[in-house]
Amino acid sequence: MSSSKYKRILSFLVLVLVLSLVGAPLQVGRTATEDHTGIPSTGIVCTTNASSTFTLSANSGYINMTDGNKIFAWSFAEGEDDFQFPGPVLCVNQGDTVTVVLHNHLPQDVSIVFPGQANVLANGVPAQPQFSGSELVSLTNAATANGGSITYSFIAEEPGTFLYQSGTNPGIQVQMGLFGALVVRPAMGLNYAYNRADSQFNPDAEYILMLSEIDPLLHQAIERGETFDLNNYHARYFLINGRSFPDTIAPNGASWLPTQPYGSLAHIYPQDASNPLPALSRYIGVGVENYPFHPHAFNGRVIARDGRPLEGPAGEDLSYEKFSINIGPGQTTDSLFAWEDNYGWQESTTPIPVTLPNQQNLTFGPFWGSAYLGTTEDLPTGHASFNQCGEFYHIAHNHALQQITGWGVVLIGQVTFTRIDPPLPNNCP
Ligand SMILES: [Cu+2]
Repeated sequence: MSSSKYKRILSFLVLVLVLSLVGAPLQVGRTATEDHTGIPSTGIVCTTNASSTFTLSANSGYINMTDGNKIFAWSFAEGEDDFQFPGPVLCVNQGDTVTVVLHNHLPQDVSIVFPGQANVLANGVPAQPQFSGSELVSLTNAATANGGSITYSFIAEEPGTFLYQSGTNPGIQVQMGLFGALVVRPAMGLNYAYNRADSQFNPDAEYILMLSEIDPLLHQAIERGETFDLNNYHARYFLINGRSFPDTIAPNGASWLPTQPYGSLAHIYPQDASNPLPALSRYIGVGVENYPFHPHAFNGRVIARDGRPLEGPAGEDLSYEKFSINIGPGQTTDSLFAWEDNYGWQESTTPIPVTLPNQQNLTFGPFWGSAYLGTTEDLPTGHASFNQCGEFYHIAHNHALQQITGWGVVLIGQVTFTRIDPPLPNNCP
């Protein structure tokens, strides 16, 4: 962002944060409980099991936007669990035979396509596009409306980040929320993104960012049983993992977001000898436009797209650093990132030799600690802080700035944060 835009947007951000936090205290770093007992407060939440057999039910429910709006949506839930948005993150191992049993409770036929997976079977025979006469009605075999079931299976031959989504009336159904992520772990090991030594990452710092959008009038029409003319499509909300900012930085399983279990706050440590491995971000574009995502602090290193590592015919590393990582519709992109304390500024040894500018311009809303990692300072009079232990926060956001809005409200769209804690041992909770 340019600094003038920053100033304008930051003043909104402070307001948005303060307003939203008054009613719902943020509990960054809290271990989430709810019905997701045991899940980490940040990072990827894998749904996994030994047989890689998953039951997904397609049903309807409501999700909350941070402007107070409640949106009717469709989504996949695990088994007959309560509605959740988006669908569960299915994690499997390369070579697994993956089985997905779909139960459809929605009033339209629903199917699932698995882009990037070959030889998908539907009820044991090759999955096929479905026609009514000469008209294509579904990209694959579907579970019939109001109670139908179908079983898909395939061998997860390639490791990587993939999407699964409805293949039936996808212009409506994917928009309504029928999508989720599929992560295939490589044979090389759980802490590699691909079968490449240079794709190793810190398994405690693995993140998924499903970028999607919502046209509330489309959702309202479907809720009322009306048709919706996609020529009138106009997205108003832009979400990360089904949430809008600042809920994006709330913990996984936050109690006030019962149908939106996945946060996207990255929580990392400086990269140094004690923490040599980078974090991994798995981006997935589920909207209809490009989302140029900017991780801030440092460039991301793009290592894969659409579940394929960026490498030449002889395995040459073709990864590249990117300031703003463009995530296209239906695309997945894997990016390694790290935060290095390059200057090691400390108050005692390397004081910043200038008068600090307006302190509120140095940080984001109430996440103010000090100019030095690991140090907290007295706050300007009248200011409160959510900073806990001298950690730093960097914004990470979609650089198409109209997509960091929510129905006109600035900074409730595709915005999240990276939290950098001081190196261990530290006093952080
Ligand atoms: Cu930016």
